[in-house]
Amino acid sequence: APSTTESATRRFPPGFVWGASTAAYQVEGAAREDGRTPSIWDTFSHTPGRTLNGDTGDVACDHYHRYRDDVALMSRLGLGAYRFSVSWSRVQPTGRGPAVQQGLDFYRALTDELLDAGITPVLTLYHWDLPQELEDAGGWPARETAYRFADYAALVGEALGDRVEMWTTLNEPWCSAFLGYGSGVHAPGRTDPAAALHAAHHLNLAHGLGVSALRTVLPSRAQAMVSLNPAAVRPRSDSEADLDAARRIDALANRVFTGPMLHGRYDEDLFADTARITDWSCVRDGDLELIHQPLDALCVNYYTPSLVSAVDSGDVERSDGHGASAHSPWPGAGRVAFHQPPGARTDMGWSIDPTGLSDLLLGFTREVPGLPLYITENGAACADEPDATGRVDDPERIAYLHGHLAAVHRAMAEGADVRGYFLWSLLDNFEWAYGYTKRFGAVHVDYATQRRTPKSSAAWYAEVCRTGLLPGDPGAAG
Ligand code: PNW
Repeated sequence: APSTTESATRRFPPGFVWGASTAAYQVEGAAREDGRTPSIWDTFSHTPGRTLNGDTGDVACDHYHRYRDDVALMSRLGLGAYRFSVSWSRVQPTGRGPAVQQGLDFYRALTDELLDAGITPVLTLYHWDLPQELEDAGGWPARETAYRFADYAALVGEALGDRVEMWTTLNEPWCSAFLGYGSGVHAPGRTDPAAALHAAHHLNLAHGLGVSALRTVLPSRAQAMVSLNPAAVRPRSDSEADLDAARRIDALANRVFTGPMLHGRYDEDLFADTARITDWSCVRDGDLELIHQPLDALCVNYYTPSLVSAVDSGDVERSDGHGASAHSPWPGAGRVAFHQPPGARTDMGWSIDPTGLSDLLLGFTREVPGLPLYITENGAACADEPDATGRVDDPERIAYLHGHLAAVHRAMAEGADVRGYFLWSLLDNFEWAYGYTKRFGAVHVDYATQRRTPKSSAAWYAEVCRTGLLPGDPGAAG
């Protein structure tokens, strides 16, 4: 039975931002309208064998045409903020040069609609959909792409800086670099360890140049941030071998980004671990200063912890394909096994453990005292379908959200300066390589009709947003 303190209602501070997130390619559809050109995700999803069932984002949630209804839905859910991303090739089709006005007009109309509804827009510049033309010119392993990103950031900043105050540069550069160019399970589907490491550096550079570009075009009240997916790494034992495996994953999941972005350095152990793959000559004089820009907050996306050990016989690779095997997303990590801790998992097969989130928030607070933090993604995939009466009941999602919000509250009580929380996701949507088979939404989408049905978690979350209170019992808000 839970203790009294565990079952007590928790209060979040006034002004705490309650939101939900989506990303352009996962919800917009309208892939070939109004001048939009293919991104690497269009190319990848249209390549046979890359996504489950050959699913693509061609139509997705048709949000491009339904954004007014979707904002009305957000309004009914009482969201204080909405995090979305801009499709680069919708506003700058070749990845260079002038903007397409229709593309910018869509985001102007969306943000106007949000502001009219009293919902704060939170804009992500890059959620994985690189214009294909830039990939053809070398993609993220090419240094030039970072400069193209800075120009794109300035272009969007100029167009929307009068109405958007919260900006993030990149979403989860780890996925872009290591799933895109290392394991190849994400676009552009390359499997080249050196390319993946060079991509990581150029994503860092893009972030730094992008923040600088935003600062020159945005009003001073605007906030510039980045969303990372830091790994909450746990060694399976305290043996020297397992501790070292955890150190290597921490270097490649976390410090390769937080080192330059937060401290202006790459750690020597990262260079040493990867020395056989690259000499890191892609890091030029002055790059670390360019990357190390003051940030208004750090944004954390969290789903599940990473339990690792040094490989010995009998170990199993992680079922999600992220083990350090054939085409590894961990170049230079050597032999590391990822384990499924016992206990409940989501429909992704990801184990449920909110302590990973509180550990990350407190870890960043120790690393950079006073650093404001947001959780820009957290949520669960569940196999949700409407019942005979049309209701979608998702008690597992409510329990997941409850547990993780309790962990956020605990971290705040211990000193973490957390300013807001964004549920992933507002809507069921295109879940990348899993296509439409995984449902993360608080709102169910019937893709045949585009009908939206708020799940029971939506009503539960609406009550948390409205009151700023997390009920003691996961089943009951308010
Ligand atoms: C994040 N991994 O993706 C993304 O930011 C979202 O677009 C996505 O829908 C959400 O989480 C749920 O997956 C990730 O395999 C995808 O380590 C894969 C991994 C991590 C994050």
